[in-house]
Amino acid sequence: MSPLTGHADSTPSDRSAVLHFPEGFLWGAGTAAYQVEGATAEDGRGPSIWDAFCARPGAVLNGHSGDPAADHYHRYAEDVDLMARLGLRAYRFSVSWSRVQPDGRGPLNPAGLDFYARLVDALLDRGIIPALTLYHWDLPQALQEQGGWGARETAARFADYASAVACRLGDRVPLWATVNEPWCAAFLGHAAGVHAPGLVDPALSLRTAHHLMLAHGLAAQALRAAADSRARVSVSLNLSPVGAATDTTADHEAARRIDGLLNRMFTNPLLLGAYPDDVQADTSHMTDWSFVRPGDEHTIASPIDLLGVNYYFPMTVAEGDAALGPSPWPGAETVRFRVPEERPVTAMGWPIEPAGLTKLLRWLHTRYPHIPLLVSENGAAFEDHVDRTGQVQDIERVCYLRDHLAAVHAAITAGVDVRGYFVWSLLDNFEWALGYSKRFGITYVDYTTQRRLFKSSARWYRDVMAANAVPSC
Ligand code: IFM
Repeated sequence: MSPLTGHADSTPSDRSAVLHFPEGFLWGAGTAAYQVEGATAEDGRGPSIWDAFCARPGAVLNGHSGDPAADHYHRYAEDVDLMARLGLRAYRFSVSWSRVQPDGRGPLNPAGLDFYARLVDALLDRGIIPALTLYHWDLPQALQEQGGWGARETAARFADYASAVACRLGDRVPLWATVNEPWCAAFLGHAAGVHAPGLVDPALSLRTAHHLMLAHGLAAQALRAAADSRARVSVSLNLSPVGAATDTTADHEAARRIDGLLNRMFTNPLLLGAYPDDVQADTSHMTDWSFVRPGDEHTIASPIDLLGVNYYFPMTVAEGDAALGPSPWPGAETVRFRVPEERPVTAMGWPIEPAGLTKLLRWLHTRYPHIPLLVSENGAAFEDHVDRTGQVQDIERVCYLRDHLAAVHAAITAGVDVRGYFVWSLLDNFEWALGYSKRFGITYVDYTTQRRLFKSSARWYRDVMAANAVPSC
């Protein structure tokens, strides 16, 4: 059984110690194109599946959409100033595919590429490392109309797009990620139907997951060919330790299935060159996996330099008796997710469990010892508000970040090669199906005026980055 399927042990760090990070540790913060840019119909950008999904009545809370989000498309220079004031070493952002190639194939949109070139140059001028993600869920709608990620062809189109972006920016961007969180794109989008493109088809979701992974492998090869030889290539996965709610065989079996679909289904082909047998067996009643063609797993395992780890919470699962509706877990639809009663939760209802991050990093290191890790997302939504003194005193977020950084530190101390940490998120932004109702930023965004305001967590994080250390508290 995977050591990830067990209870996450609570090991709160000694808060009286200053935690020093290795020299050169990469401190950053992230955003994603559709969540912050706005300007969805400007300068030749084509529609993406998220524009189409947001237009569907009832799909997104309050009918919100990615317009205007944080208006980053127009305010990027101001935002780079904010980053410089924070002392950010790196900024993780994503490129909107339909902004640079409106139909997802064929002609490029020079104005779209110019935007990212301006952003990259502004970052470099301020000494901030651009960390570019090629795909954070916003497939060009034109490709969706030709089968989307269910079509194998889309993976080839993605490699062309990767090549085009690398031809323009490959001399200046040192850190690349191909795909962000393929689990979400595949299963929330094609099995549960709660993310774009809003489909409920479990068999399709598995094919989609494979095509996203194939797209990653092809894009990794395209980046090697087109970008500077010093460019580092990665992919970001949302991963979690999965524990059984009780010691019953049924709950342990549920944990194995969820661990397979969430973690090993992505890490195994990437780092071991093969999909896990148990995941294929668990889903064999819905697909024969013939979408995996000879050579595909080899392509997916194309060498990468870093694995991006997006961690928010561990999962505790129990077997149930029937599916409760569309599920993002093909072949494990009856599994129930529990939040242990004593655990505090974020505004998303996600349990706060920093020890889960240490556990996850250690598991990755044990199972795939040669790949350096980067925490490419970690953070939390809380009910932030501007108080009477004009401040956002998000002490819960400060504690969340402190404890999760301590968890990263514990993993490093245990010998895990973790190269950096990116807070999610630099700015409050569009939280997908939850619209603007959840704030993950360390910078508050007033969506009426677009005014930015550092929260207490931003000032705390600035001091951490400056000291390369987490202070005692
Ligand atoms: O906002 C998202 C991000 O786009 C992907 N990872 C999780 C974040 C919080 O839900």
